[in-house]
Amino acid sequence: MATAKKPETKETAVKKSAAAAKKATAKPEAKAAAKKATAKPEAKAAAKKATAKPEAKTAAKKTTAKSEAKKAEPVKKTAAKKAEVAKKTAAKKAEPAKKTAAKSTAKKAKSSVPKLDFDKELFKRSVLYNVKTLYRKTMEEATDQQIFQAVSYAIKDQIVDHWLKTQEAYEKQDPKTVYYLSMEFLMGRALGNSMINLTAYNDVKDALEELGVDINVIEDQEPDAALGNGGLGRLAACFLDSLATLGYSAYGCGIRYRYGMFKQEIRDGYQVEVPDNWLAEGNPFELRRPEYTKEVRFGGYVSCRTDEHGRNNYYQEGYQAVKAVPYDLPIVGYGNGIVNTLRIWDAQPVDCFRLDSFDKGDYQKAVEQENLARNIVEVLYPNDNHIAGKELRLKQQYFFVSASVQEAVAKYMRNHDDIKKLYEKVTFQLNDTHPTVAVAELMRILMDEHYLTWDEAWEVTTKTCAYTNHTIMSEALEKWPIDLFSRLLPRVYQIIEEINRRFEAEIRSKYPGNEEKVKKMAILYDGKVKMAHLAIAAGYSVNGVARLHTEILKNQELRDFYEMYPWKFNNKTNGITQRRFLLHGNPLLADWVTQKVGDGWITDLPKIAALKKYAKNEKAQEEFMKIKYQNKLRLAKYIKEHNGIDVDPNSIFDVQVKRLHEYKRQLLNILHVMYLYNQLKEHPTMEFYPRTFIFGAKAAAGYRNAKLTIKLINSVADVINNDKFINGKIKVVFIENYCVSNAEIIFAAADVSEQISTASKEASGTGNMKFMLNGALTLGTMDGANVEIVEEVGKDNAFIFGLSSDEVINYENNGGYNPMDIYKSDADIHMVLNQLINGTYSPDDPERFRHLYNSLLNTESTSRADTYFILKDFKSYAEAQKNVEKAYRNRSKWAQSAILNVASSGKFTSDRTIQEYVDDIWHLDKVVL
Ligand code: NBG
Repeated sequence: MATAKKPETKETAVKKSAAAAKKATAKPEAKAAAKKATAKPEAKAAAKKATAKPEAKTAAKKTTAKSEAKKAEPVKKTAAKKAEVAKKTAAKKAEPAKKTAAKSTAKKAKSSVPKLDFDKELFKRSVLYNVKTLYRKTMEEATDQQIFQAVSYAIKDQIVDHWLKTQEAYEKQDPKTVYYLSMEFLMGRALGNSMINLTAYNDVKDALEELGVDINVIEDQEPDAALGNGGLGRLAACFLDSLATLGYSAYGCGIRYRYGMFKQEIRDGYQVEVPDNWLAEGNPFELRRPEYTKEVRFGGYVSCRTDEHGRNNYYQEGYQAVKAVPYDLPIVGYGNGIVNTLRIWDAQPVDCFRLDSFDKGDYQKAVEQENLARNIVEVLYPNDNHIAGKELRLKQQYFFVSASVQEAVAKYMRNHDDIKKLYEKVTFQLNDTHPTVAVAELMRILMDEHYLTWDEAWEVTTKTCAYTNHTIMSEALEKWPIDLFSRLLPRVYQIIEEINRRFEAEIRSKYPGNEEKVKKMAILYDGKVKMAHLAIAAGYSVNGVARLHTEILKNQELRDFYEMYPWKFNNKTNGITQRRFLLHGNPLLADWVTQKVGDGWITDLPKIAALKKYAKNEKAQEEFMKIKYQNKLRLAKYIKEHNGIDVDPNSIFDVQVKRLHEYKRQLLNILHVMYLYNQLKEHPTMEFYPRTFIFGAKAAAGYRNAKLTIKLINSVADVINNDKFINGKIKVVFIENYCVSNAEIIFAAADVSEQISTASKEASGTGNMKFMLNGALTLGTMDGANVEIVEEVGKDNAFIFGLSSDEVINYENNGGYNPMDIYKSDADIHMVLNQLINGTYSPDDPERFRHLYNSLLNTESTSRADTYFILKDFKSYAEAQKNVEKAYRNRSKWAQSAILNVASSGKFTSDRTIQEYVDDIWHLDKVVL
């Protein structure tokens, strides 16, 4: 428990501050060296001596004396600061659910997970020193943000030592490396996660407490690294965590967007997008690596020259270039000392912009190059499962892919001499089609820069690249107009033309006379470059992300490709890291699990199955429910602070948090809330268990129906939350700015996990797994990974409803569903839909929700009314919701199911997923330190 600063502690801290200040030299360059030196025993002794030195004491006294000079400005701040810390600490005490529990987890005598050394005193000195040298301040004067920076640099110091050792081990052992190429890495905050994985969370917490600082306040200073939209980007982040924890050599390769995912503000019920300037205060964890700068070329033309050996060599000329400068972020493995790297590329102009030396033509070119560099990494496209098709997006893709592939090849060639064996040491995983241009870029590098023949280059490429498909949504499948593509990437396009020519020949030889097949499967067709086809033709592996999804790929979406290359297809059901989503996000539950079954689950989640024997134990059930209650209090407090809404922690917390998309059917959820409200108004005395419906979702800025759904949710919330008549039985809350950091709080507090996508549309879902791990019961369709969740936990411990994927696909292919029939025949649905257009929730503008109404009943706005079968599934959803209520009334039974959910979540760790990628696709070598 955090405590306010005690006078003795403070004095010690001040002394140490002086000592550290004394010891370390004043020069910034010397800082790191000085701190490293302190790690050695001799240096530690020296540091102690320094503390005892008279000058240091004087310095300390001076500070103390200054503090006592009550009129001085800093003192006021000190007092204010102390009061603030005390206040925050008191508040924390009153609201006990925050991150306290991991403590006993770590202190357990019989721990089966490793613990790294952590020098608490060194860390404290390092923090004080950083506050001083970075800000010329004392702890008392520093702001929370400044202390966050100081703490982060101190943690980074510790990480860097492990980072160096890991690199050394990699150099020596020369393991095969996976390069995970991804437009998105939704990392969230780094500090908390790094402390957890350094197994130092509690040491740091104690150290900070001794410095008078509350660790939670400090963690809250860090902006999320929101370099991703949703599940796809978060999956990449979980994978990096698992790769490091399992001891595999891996690079995440992406873009250092200057603006990450927009911040969402809700104004008057509408989403407003606010730029996310996440680098405004600087990023203490990143390391700029200008020595690995690469040049990336756009545009121009290709010329061919024959060399003295009679070989045709191709050159891109008249191009524009940008410099790709990498920034490295450390990815700390759990307790094993491994630190991998997330390498994100920044863009810079090739030539410094020198006015004097340019004639008019060059001036123009210089400005263009400067602009290209500035624009290219400016912003993450805020689309999920949808492709914008913008030229800049293609530039982004080629930019980071080219730089990453160039560096991977260069790194390989630093220690090997045979480029033809690249695939023995390097593999590229293409995270969706976004980085597929890697295939052609690798061909280009192998042929144009390493002089391999086509066949040699093709053999290397097809043994090096593998592709993951993350969606069957057609609007997300990337197809680039050929004119745009060939203008921007002339040489790469030439190579793709040749790949296509050979691929078509292969299809023709396999299916003679079947020109339909050729058309359907070609990479270049109808003026488009089809990236998925390119990825499959050139990749050695194609995987889906849940069993059902992979089956749909094989039998529907990619059937022709599966027929041609059955051996390439495989399934890798997604997973999540339990270290962020339980150990860090839900310390109370983490601690409880550890008390019951030991801490092996932290690195071996299936061990959590041992909890099953407690599911029927009444005492355990009560303990579980109390923890859930504490977590609900924590979320209630967050909601009060952020939304100003009071919610009842005794009500059922029914949660749907994920990107806003029609296929995810937030609309079904809110229509059902409207229906329940109608019921309550009509039958005021009916049995009803109080329920809090919690939503959190960002909508792509240009996605009209998604944004309108947010407005609808907020409008319904306004009406229902303020209706005294229903006595608070229903509350509706839309949590602003859903992101990784508040997600951790939300999952921990959920009773019900809404996973209600139209069957067949959600490739996997990963939120479903995070809820399960935190003991929420799934209310969902048989879609994505829900299928496997239910398989693990049993149908009795989930609420399943709705059409099956086969039924959906059947309606889609053969018709036979008319939502108007349901509208006409079902009075409840009729009423709810009419309320969309009669002003019940928009008295100032009854037409406001007309588009939503139309999307369900008219073909005006979509090709087929109710594309996502909302009305079709409505009754069965309402029925399942009734069952939820019934089940919740039996507290003991509910607790049993919730515990069984936690206990059955073992399969859904990303450690398992990564091990499967390693065994079946990447074949990496395990590294030991
Ligand atoms: C998303 C799917 C999710 C899936 C994640 C991670 C895209 C293109 N796809 O269902 O919609 O869980 O990928 O695989 O963002």
